[in-house]
Amino acid sequence: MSNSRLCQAALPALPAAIALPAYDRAGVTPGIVHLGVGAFHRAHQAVFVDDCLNRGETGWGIVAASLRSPDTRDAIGPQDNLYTYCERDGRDERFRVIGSILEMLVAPENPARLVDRLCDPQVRIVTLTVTEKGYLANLSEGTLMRDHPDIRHDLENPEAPRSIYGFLLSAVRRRRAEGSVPLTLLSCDNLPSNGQVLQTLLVEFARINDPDLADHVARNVSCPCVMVDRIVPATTGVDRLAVAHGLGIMDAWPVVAEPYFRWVIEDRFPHGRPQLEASGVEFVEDVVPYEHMKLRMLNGAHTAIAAIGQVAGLATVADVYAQARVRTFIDRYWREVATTLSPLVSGADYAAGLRGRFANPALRHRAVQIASDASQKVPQRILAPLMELRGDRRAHGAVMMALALWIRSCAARNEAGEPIVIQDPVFNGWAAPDQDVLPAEAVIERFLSFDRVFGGQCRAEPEFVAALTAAYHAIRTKGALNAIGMMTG
Ligand code: CS2
Repeated sequence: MSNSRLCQAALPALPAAIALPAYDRAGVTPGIVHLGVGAFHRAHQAVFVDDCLNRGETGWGIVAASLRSPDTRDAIGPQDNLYTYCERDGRDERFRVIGSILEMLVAPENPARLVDRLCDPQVRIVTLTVTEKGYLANLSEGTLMRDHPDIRHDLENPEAPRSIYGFLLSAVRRRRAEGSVPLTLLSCDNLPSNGQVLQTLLVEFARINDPDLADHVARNVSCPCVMVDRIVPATTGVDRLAVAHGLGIMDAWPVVAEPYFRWVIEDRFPHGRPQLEASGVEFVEDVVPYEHMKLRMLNGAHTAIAAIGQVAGLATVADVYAQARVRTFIDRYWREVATTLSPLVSGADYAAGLRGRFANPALRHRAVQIASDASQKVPQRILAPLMELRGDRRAHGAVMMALALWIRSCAARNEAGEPIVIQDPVFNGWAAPDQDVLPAEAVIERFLSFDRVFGGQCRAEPEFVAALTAAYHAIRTKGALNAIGMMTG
């Protein structure tokens, strides 16, 4: 392995097994701006756009912006924005160099440049992966956090935005004035009805200072809903070494993912889109059945598994899922949740695939990563199906247990007495780190009073409170694995 670094000039000397961009990158023009350039974007949307470029659709290059940290730009900028996509199924690994990102921006360094790129008349689509908390929303109500400092800042400083709303609205305003076609906005985050949520919140933001522009967004800015599915753990130092070994040169920030993917999109692109269907991307009229299936089955189980890992001191999804009691519990969880899904999708088939995906030992998907920002995830992943199941008087013991597991995972220490790392800024201050000195009833009461997560509804239902308290009490007295084992056994 040499010390040299991945870059355009290094491509011809890479081993023949490494797949490379088959197109002339200099001839590609930008058609997409992406906001939130994390590992997920680079292992999902950017790969399928790279396929389109390989097929000769040269008008869809990506300008990728980070809204916060310069880390990704600092890593792949010096590599001519090239990086390695590494696919692992547990037996083999395959490497491919992705060339679809033409330019990397760090929004806080130069907000005006990002607005300029968004206003490029060649650009027609903005994709977003800014995570749940990037929407600055009260998700249970679908309203903007109007008191959030970034929202307040963007209302007062429209020329130097910070939030997605500030950037998008500046671009919408200028594009309208310049006579460019309106952008199509594609939220690729794990939120139910993500496109609709984005449009509603953008309209709410616009309406505060510019009702006319708010009407323009509501009428002319298409925001298709999207379901995205691919497991992409954070890249580790060991991954970097494996990639360097495969390439023979260094890549400062490769991405690692499973082979499985799904991308289902509502086909509402009035101003054009790349022909992603040639890569297996599905275009449908209504994405809701697919997003419910994915959010409730995969993401709900992920959040439960992450909580078990945090509480029982098991590091990765595969470590937790290797426990027979967990597999039985998660099967029960899937059976319960599958009854809430549309007949257009098969929860049982999807669960069958998930069993293999969660067991993939090569991914090392860490519980602490999935547990981060859990207060922003639990409402759509666990609470929504739970409330539906209760309303319909259908079995929901495993889903209730998952909620109790999350609550236990917000304590200061795990079952071995080691500190639990909680990365959940919205929830800090509410979480009860001192759970072990409080009676179970008091812990549950404290959690249920957090309306941003629970919406005020649950604490008004004595049966709900009693069932949650019992599940939580079982975890605290018996331990997480025993509590779930006794449920199923
Ligand atoms: C995970 C997701 O971190 C998390 O919350 O549940 O990132 C999950 O891996 C993806 O949604 C899979 O598509």
